[in-house]
Amino acid sequence: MIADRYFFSSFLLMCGSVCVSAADKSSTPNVVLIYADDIGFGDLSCNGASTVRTPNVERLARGGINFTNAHSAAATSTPSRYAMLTGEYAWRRNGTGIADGDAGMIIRPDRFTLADLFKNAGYATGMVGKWHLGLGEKNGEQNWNEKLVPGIGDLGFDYSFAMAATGDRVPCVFVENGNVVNLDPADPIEVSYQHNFPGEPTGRDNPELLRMLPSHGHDMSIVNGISRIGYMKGGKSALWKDEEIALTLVDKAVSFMEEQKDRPFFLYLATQDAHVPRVPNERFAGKSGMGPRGDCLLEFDWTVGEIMKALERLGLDENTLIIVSSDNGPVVDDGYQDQAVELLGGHKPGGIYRGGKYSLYEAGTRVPCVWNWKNHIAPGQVSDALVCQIDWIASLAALLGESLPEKATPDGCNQLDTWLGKNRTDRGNLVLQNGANNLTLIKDGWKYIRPGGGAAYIKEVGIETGNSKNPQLYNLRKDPSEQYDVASGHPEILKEMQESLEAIVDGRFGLSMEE
Ligand code: NG6
Ligand code: CA
Repeated sequence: MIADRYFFSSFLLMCGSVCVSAADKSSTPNVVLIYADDIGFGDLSCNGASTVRTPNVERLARGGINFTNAHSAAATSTPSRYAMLTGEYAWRRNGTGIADGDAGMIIRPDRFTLADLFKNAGYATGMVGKWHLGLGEKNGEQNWNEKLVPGIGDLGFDYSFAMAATGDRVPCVFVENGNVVNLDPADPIEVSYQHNFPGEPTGRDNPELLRMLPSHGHDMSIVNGISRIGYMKGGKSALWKDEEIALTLVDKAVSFMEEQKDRPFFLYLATQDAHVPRVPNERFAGKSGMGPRGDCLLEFDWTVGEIMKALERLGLDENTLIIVSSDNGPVVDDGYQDQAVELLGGHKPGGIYRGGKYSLYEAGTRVPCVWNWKNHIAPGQVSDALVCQIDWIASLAALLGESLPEKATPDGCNQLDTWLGKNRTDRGNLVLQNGANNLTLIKDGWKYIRPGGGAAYIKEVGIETGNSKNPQLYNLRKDPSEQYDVASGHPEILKEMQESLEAIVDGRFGLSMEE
């Protein structure tokens, strides 16, 4: 039965084999993956934003290929990153929902990751920025004053400089190669997601200490005048300054590239922009006219520009593949009163697409995605091929001519030619998940949303989730904004989509069922 399912599901996948053919070994570009947080399809000027301009991403898009139907694998961070780094749909695993700041490491060290791919190919590998996939052995049992083991270094990254979770979750410190940066041993860090520490103020009890008020949640420990999710104590000298995060990350990313310039490198630069709390550096504050959220979009674009400049300065711009994308769709009010709603004006963070972060509708996962590689990707391309970040391992393995271990990237497929703009072939099918772990299947231009629990609308964030007790069917080719549920008019397509989705959910694509 399992074998049958495996065969059936693989057949359904129709997206090519993950066994890669040997590529020219001389094609070993540096790869810099710049991964934004909560930046939506419509947030960038390469996708039509006009209130805010993002010229650096625009330059990359013009010089390479801009994907207009590219998806993160999920509509929130942790499962998206999990899928991107492992090539496995996160909904196959428990414990891959939005992680607390004291989550244990979610991807176990024996798993094959995107970083392992590059490491095996002889690359130097670095991770800088938002991690959000847990650190240390077990939830809540880390000692933040010692080296955190296992860590990012156990997943194929030679170097890491990470925010453990998100900007709005404690601990608000950077962790470099497993150790908290600038920690004073006389002022140890304590973290809890269960209880506050005696005598420590919170946003809930001490709003007078806040410089930005929460709109929902975010009322626990106060760091830099901003209350967060979770409680922490101590580590004063190690606390990050929110307005300097982007600068620090750029600095670490550029240093990594400088140090590794004589050998091929893979850099995963995961920005905090434009996640909450949105605290842009003074050089961007007030510059967008849209408040901190717009300013953070400018800061993100500046980050991209700094990386481009550094590559040029190091003489590496000819031989570097730059990828820019985002972990999930946009949200305007994500829990702080930062004027994002009031100053939004006519800006459409999700473009023409319905929903947003947390949603199964298109804006939840249809994210900006640009590939730029001078002399290898023809410039000026726009691709509407259906593609997903979950395929980066298999596709980049093909690029590097690396073969993959048997259990690697169980849900990924090699779409290298599509990513390089040589064709516009859609992924055979794609399963996406939202914040409630409900699923949708996209296939042949149709989108089926499986019935599931949870609110249809999250009023705090103003987003439709796609959750419904009834099956939904949309014709994405005719109706990309998902205005018309045509489930009742197309029972045969609905049935086929339902069967396909269940087959994919049941199949393991090469992973044994025990795992
Ligand atoms: C939610 C947070 C939101 C954000 C999100 C994770 C509240 C009320 N909301 O639970 O602010 O942190 O988690 O975002 O706490 S993500 O982009 O990292 O997935
Ligand atoms: Ca995110």
